[in-house]
Amino acid sequence: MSAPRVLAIVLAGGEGKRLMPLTEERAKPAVPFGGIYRLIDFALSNIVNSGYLKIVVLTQYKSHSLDRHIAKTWRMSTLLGNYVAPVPAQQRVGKRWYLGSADAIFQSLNLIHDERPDVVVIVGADNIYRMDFSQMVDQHVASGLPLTVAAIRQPLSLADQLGVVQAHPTQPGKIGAFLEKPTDAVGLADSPDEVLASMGNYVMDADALIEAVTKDSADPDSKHDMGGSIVPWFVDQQAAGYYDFGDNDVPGSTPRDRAYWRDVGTIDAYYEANQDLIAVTPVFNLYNDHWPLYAGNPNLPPAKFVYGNRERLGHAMDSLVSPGVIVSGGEVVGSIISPGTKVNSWSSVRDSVILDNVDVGRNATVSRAIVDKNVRIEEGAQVGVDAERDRERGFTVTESGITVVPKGTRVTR
Ligand code: ADQ
Repeated sequence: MSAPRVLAIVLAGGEGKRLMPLTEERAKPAVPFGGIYRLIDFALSNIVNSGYLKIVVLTQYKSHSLDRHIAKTWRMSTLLGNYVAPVPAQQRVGKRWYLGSADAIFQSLNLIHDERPDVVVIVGADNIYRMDFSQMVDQHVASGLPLTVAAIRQPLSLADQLGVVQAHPTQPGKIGAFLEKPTDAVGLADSPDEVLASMGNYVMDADALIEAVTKDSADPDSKHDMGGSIVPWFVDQQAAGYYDFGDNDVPGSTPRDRAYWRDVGTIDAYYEANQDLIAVTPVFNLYNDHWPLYAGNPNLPPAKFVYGNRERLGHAMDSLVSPGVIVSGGEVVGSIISPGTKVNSWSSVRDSVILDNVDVGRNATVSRAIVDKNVRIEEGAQVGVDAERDRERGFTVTESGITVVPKGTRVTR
């Protein structure tokens, strides 16, 4: 069996409402993560490392910073016909934006006709994980089924935010039923607190995909998205298989971080996935050079830690500190600090995610907070210390007590 021709489509048009205010001014896939990455870098790194180098990224909402990031970071040599191409909503079939992810593919069918792939790998842009898609493609081709859905066990409590896969009762590897975001999901027989969830990644025969999204476009009652319409249609009308992500074996994975996957749909999930990077033996290991995770090179000098006015040595513990950061007489603990941020004397940043070019003033305190780009925290100001005060100032405070300071805010005492 010769290797199939593969086109990868990254769905990057989601609005990410539940990640507000981080998605106030940027598309969800462009949200910074882990110091130097954007969410979309994980999907793109996985596709490229899987050996698939023809990639289109379907963008839509607030796509400016996403387009710029893709153009800067993911530009490939066209010599070999490889590309990562952002494709904005083209309105080829009418003057409207995409109605959902299936409509995005329908409106971009010309890309599939141009490339003539055998198989299309369709990948969401907002999840943190490491995955070798070629293993899923191999299973897909061997199964002879038109659609394969990547699946992972997730807590039952998250079922209403995910697509739930029910294995076929008698045919191994086949999906018996698929429910998009059910509110009444039942746990697995061998693990009642878990469901088998769709990861939002699909492998499809190109002709089956073309047929399905074309049919879907003509259905006025459809939600026009992959999970809500296309997958259930295949399960009911044709056949679909699932690929167990637990079987995925990425080079260099540790037993601890193998098959790690997080949907960072909410602020709390985003915060926790960032924290997952910090532990001594993290559940998600960024340092696996067998499966590199690519990020933009900010061309900044190394991070530096200095005495501020010879009073106190700036230091960081249990933290990830990016290039261009200066910790001058302040302390950083349990945090992720993005490029260009400055932490000044006697200030304290704890259990927080600080994005680019933030200035933490002298004697300021930041605790259990996400601080967006270009925020200036003035001398002695506090963030994440008094939830009421933070809310009064217009900051988001989640139920679990994470404060989010929006981009460009000036935080006063
Ligand atoms: P959701 O992420 O809630 O669930 P959706 O909002 O359709 O589904 O987003 C899926 C992907 O498509 C995201 O990467 C998003 O950015 C992108 N997208 C959304 N609308 C788009 C549009 N109009 N144009 C282009 N791209 C668009 C999905 C599945 C579930 C599964 C979870 C896993 O539907 O079954 O469990 O992903 O995270």
